[in-house]
Amino acid sequence: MPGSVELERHDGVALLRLTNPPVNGLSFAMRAALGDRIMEVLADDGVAAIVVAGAGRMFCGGADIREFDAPPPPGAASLPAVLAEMEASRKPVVAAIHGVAAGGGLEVALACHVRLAVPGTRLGLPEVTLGIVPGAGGTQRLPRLIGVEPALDVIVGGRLLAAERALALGIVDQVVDGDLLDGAIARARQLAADGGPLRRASLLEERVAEARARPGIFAAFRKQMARRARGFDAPYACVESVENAVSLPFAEGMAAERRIFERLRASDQSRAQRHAFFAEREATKIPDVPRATPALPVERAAIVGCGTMGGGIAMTFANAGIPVTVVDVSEEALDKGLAVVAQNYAATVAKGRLSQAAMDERLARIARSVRYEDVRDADIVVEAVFERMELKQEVFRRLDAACKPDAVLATNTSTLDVDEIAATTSRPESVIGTHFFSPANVMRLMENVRGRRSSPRTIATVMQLAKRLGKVGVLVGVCDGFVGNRLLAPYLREAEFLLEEGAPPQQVDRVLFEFGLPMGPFQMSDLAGNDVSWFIRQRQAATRPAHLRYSPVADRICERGRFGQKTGAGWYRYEPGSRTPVPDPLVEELIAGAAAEAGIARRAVGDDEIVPRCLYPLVNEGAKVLDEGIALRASDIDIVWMHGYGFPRYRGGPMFWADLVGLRTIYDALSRLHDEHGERLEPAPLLKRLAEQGKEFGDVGS
Ligand code: T1G
Repeated sequence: MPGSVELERHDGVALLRLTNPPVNGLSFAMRAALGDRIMEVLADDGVAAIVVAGAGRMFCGGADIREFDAPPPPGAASLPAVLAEMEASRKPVVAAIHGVAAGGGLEVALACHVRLAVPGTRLGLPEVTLGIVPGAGGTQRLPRLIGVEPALDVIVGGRLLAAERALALGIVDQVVDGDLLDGAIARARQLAADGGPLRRASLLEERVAEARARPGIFAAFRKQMARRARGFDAPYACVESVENAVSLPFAEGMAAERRIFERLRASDQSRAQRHAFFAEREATKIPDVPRATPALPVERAAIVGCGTMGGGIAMTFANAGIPVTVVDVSEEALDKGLAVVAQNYAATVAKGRLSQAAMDERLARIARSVRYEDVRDADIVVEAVFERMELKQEVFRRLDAACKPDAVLATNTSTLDVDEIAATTSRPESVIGTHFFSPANVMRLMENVRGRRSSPRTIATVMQLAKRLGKVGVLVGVCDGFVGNRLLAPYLREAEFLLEEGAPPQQVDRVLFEFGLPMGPFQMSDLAGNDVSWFIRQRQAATRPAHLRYSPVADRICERGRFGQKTGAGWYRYEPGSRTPVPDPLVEELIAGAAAEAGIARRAVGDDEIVPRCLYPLVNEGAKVLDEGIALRASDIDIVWMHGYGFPRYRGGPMFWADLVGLRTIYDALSRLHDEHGERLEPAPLLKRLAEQGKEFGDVGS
C-alpha cells in the first residue's frame, strides 16, 4: 500500500515529510509510518524538536477515502492513537502547512503544538461532505482551540478556509511570508531552546467550559442549519460530536467520536456522498480525449444573448476573472439584461457574501455591444438566444464570419441538435454545446454536449473551462434533451399522469420534496416557467408518437397564460409578491376534465406510489442513455442530476440510488407498471440485463 514518512535531520530538528502523491492521503501504510517515525524521533536523543510537513503540492488531503469500504487490515495503526502520541510529545512538534490540510490532514496539524502556514494554503474539515464526521479528534480539539461556535461553522460547513481566515480563527498560529520549512524548523528549534510549556489542544478546557454555561448554542445551531442540512445525517452527527466535546472529558469525547464516525462510515448516505466525490472527478476523464490534450487558453469570452441565461453565464465568466463581452440586438435589450446582472450582484452584496469592490470589479469585466465584430478577440463565444433552431443557426453563421479562426463556438441550447447547429458553420470541429442550468451563475452543472465533429481540443477546452468557472463539467452526446432534460421528461410525464389518476399537485410535490428533491415537479415548473416546456412540447408535437398517451393539462394551463410564478399563477396560485404556492381549484377542474376525457376513474393515490412512479421511469431513461452511449458512465448521470436538478447528494444521484434500491426491485416494479400503463414504461434492455445478472449500473463499463 502506498504512503511513507520521510525523515530529514536539521541540526537537532527532525523533519517528517508525509509522502503519498497526489494528496499525501493518510492510507493505512501512511498512518503506520507516521506512528513509527514519531516513536523513532521521540526516542532519539539527538532530536530536540520535530517538524511535520507534506511532500509535493500539499500538506495532506486527509484519510484515503478509497479505503473506507475495506475493513482495516489486522493491526492497522489507529490515527487517533498516533496523534495522541505526537501531541503528548515532550519535544515541540510544529506543523508546516502548504497547499491543503483537509480532514485527517488538518487533524494531524491540530495534534501538533504549533501550526504555520503559507499564503494560499487551504485548511478545513470536509468530512461532512462525505457523510461522516472528522474521525481523528477534529470534533474534540478544534472547539477547544478556537471555540465552539467557530468550530461548529468549520465542521458542519465542511468548507476549506484560506490561511488568513484560519489565522484569524486561531487554527494556525502564523502565516509565514518566507520559506515555510526554514520558518518551521527555526520555530521548532526556538521552542526547544525556550523549554516552555507546549500548547496541547486536547488539554485546553477554557472554551468548552465557557460553552457549558450556554447550553442553548447547540439547539440554536441545529435550528439555523436545518434548511441546508435537510435529510442529511452527517451535519447533525457533527453537532452531536462537538456537543460531546463540551459535555464529556476529552478521552470520552474521542471514544464517542469514533463510534459516531464508524456508524456513519458504514451508512448508505456516506457511501452515496463518497460516490459523488469520485464521480465528480471521474466525469473529467474522457476516454478519447486524454488529460494531456492541448486546450485553447480562454482569456477572453463573449456571450450572444443577454436574457436570463446569457446574463447568468456572463456573470459566471466575470466571477472567474475572465473578461466577457455580451452581444444583443439592441441597447434596450442590453440595458434590461445587464440591469438584472447588476441586481443579482447587489443582492449578494446585500447578503454580505460579496464586497461592493468585488461586485464593481466583476461588473467591470462585462462589456456590452450590439455588433458581432466585437466578438473577434474572444477565445470562446457562448450563444444563449431563444430556443429556436433557425435563430441559433443564424447566430452561428454570423459568429463563424466574425470570430477568430481558432475560437470555440458554444451553444447553450438545452435540447436542440448541436450537429444541426454546427453544420451551419465552416468550423464544426470548433462547435460544442455548453448547457448551463438556470440560474447559470449559481447552478454548478455544465452539461457539455459533444457534436459528431467536435474536436478533442474543443472538448478539452470546455472541460477545463468548467473547472475554471467553478462548475462541474460532464461530457454528453447529442439526443433530444441530452442527459438532464431527457431524464426529466419521463419524470414530469408520470407526475402529470398521477394528477389525472387522482393525486393533487401538492401531494406529488410534497412526497418528492420529502424524498429530498429541492422541490416537487409542479413547483419546479412554476419556478422555471411553464412556457419553457410548453414551447418544447409544441416543437415535439409533430414527431410525438400518436399512439402514446399524453396529458393535456400542462398545455391547458399554459393556454390560460398561467406560466407560473412570473404570471402569478401556474400549477398553483401565488399572492402578489409571494412565492408560496397555493392550490387552485381551477387546476383541479382542468385535471378532472382531462381525466374524464381520457376515461380515467380517479382514485386516492398512495404516497408510497409516487417515488417509484416518477423516479423509476427516470432511472429507466438513464439506462437507455447509458446504453446509447449518450452518457459515458452511470456516475456521469448522477452528477448531472445532483448538480443540475438538486437530486439529494446523500442518495448519490438517481443511478447510484437505483443500485441501492436494487435493479431487480426496480425492474419488477417497472414491469408491473408496463403491464398497467403500456409501452412507455417498458423496462430498458440494459436494466433488464443487469437485473437478471444481479448486477448494478455501477458495474457498467468497469
Ligand atoms: N482520498 C483518496 N483519494 C483522494 C483524496 C482522498 N482524501 N483526495 C483526493 N483524492 C484523489 C482524487 O480522487 C483525484 O484522483 C486526485 O486525488 C486529485 O484530487 C480521519 C476520515 C485535497 C482539495 O475530504 O477535497 O480525512 O481523479 O483532483 O483539485 O477525519 O482532492 O486523479 O484519480 O481533487 O488539487 C477528508 C478530499 C477525507 C478531501 C485537492 N478529506 N479531497 O484538490 O485534486 S476523510 C477530504 C479534496 C478524513 C479523518 C477523515 C481535494 C483536495 P484522480 P483532486 P485538487
